[in-house]
Amino acid sequence: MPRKTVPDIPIIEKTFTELGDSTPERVVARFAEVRQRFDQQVAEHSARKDPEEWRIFLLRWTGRKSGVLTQISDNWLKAARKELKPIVGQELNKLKAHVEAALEEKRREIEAAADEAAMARDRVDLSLPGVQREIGTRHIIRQTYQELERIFLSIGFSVVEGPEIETPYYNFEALNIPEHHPARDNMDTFYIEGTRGEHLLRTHTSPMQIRTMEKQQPPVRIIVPGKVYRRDNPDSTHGYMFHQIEGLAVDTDITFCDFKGTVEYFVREFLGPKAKTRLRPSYFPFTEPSAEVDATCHVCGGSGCRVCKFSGWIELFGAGMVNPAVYGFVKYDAEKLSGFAFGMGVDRLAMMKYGITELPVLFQNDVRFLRQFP
Ligand code: 2NL
Repeated sequence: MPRKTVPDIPIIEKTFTELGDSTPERVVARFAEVRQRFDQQVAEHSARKDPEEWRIFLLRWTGRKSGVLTQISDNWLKAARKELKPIVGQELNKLKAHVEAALEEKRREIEAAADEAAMARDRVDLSLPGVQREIGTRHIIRQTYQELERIFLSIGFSVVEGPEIETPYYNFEALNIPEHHPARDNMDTFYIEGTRGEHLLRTHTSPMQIRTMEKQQPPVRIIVPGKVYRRDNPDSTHGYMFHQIEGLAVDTDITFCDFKGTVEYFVREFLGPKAKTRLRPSYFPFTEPSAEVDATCHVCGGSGCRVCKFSGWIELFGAGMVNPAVYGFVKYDAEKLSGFAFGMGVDRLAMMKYGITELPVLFQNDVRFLRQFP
């Protein structure tokens, strides 16, 4: 019984008996007719390129239930007389192969066209103006850090960083500050809860210098930037955190002259070639002798003004020759080695250099303040 009709190829609705075809030549000719229709329709589709029509076309030819190939199989092959069956089978296989190959090629063409269209759609037009993003500037503390690092890198120091949570050993003992030493009083501060006093926020970046000396033999020339924490009553010039940069140089032949020369070079680089340096005796448990480094006032040049409280001098940072006791903790030979160290408050240096009178503005991130330091 003939299947549902495919209107444009009426011959496939009939069997060969009904068509009156009884020779192999006639069979071959019938298949040629179908193939010609197919080729013609594929060509028409290539011209139109409508995806929905293409889908219907595919279904009409290869649909399982009532596609042309299925109909031929039913009406021509299954219903063929026994002696015609081999040639019908052969021709049907050839037709199937032809249809499949043509459809595959067409599928590739469609896909490539879709890819090309997508690429054309997504193409970036480099001639369009870019997105203007307002980028900020480096914070004045970061700028100051970079200036300090530039100066020390230029004379052979390397930058080392380390953890903000430390042990009392690295923060105090190894720096010659034993328990109950009065130097702990203004530092002994942020211990981490639940660690039974075994961890605290570092009060200076010196612990990282101890760790470096433990790992590395002299010569050592390092600076250690980072945040440090000390108990303090916050006001317009104090906070519980400040930014520090410490330096350390240790070798077999470092003298007080090297210390003084390095300090003077630094001050001139940081404040300008006219700045003079003065060392005042001081005390730190980890240096001996110790000094406060002053520079001629950058505002009045040393003649005296409100900024330097009419002394002509401004205190910059603390420093000194490394106390030999420290070498004992890192297993350095105190008989053969010597060196100097210093510790600077970066916030203080920035405030002084840029005339900032209030500490809190450094951390409030008010753009009206930040924009003053582009
Ligand atoms: C200050 C003074 C200073 C040091 C820090 C130091 C580190 C080692 C050995 C010896 Cl491992 N000294 N650091 C030395 C002198 C002064 O800091 O007022 N900082 C804010």
